[in-house]
Amino acid sequence: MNLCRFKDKQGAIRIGIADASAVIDLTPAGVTQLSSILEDENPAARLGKIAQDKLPRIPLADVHLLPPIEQQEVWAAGVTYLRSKTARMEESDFSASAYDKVYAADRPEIFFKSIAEKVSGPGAPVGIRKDAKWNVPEPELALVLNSKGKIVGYTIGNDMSSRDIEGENLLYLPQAKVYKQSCALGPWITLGGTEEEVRKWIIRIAIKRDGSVAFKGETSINQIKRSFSDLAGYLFRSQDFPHGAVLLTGTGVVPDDSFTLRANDVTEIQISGIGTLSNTVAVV
Ligand code: DO4
Ligand code: MG
Repeated sequence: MNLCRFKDKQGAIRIGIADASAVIDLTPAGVTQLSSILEDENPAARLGKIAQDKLPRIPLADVHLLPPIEQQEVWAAGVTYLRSKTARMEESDFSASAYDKVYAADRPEIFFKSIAEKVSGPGAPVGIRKDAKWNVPEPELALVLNSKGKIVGYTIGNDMSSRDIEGENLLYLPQAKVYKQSCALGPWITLGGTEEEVRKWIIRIAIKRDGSVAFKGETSINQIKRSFSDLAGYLFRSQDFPHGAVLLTGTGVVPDDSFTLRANDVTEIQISGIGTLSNTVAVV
């Protein structure tokens, strides 16, 4: 079941259940916040019960999907796939051993990515920095965690990154990763799903340029080296998240070193169990 935030034709922000063709508006059932579902003991069961009521069904074409996040902080894990480790060791002699070590270490790399209000939703622009020369999208499975640290759902994340800035010096990582429109989430939160089920999903990216595909790639979620509970457990160590949190789980698809994004490219990230997140690239 897919939980979404959307704007209706009058511009009101609402919560809904999305399927391939429509959104069921949950406002008449008293659901006005994602958090009221995500904090429930059993979000999917609660929604299942609500969905039996007679609720308005709005065609998907008539709604504007918003990022499926309210007040949660967005964090990201890195170097969780072998492909990510290799790519980063190639991009930087200077920092190669750090990537090598963190891939093997017990403690994962976890970094702060975004506050909720800065996240781009479906169809919104994603940014490439104007002071960077080598920019890529990072297609990632995102864990949606409630305030107790429980994984209650999944969404698609794009951890936009400037590889030249990151490669120059590891201490520049926050500038390579955190800037205007550097994080996209959506199109909705797919509730439930055990880790075993989710590990069967495939993540794909296609980057469209002038009507053609400039890059495409895919990997299996099962290539993530660490368990979801391990990643979530580290995030919640010595931290409180009263509104819950979203944790990107790292990228396993990295374009060749000759590839960099350009303005107006369209990034289409698909995760087989969730849907597709599309964004257009803008220079920021
Ligand atoms: O340390 C670099 C960032 C790694 C990352 O974002 C990833 O592997 O997805
Ligand atoms: Mg990443």
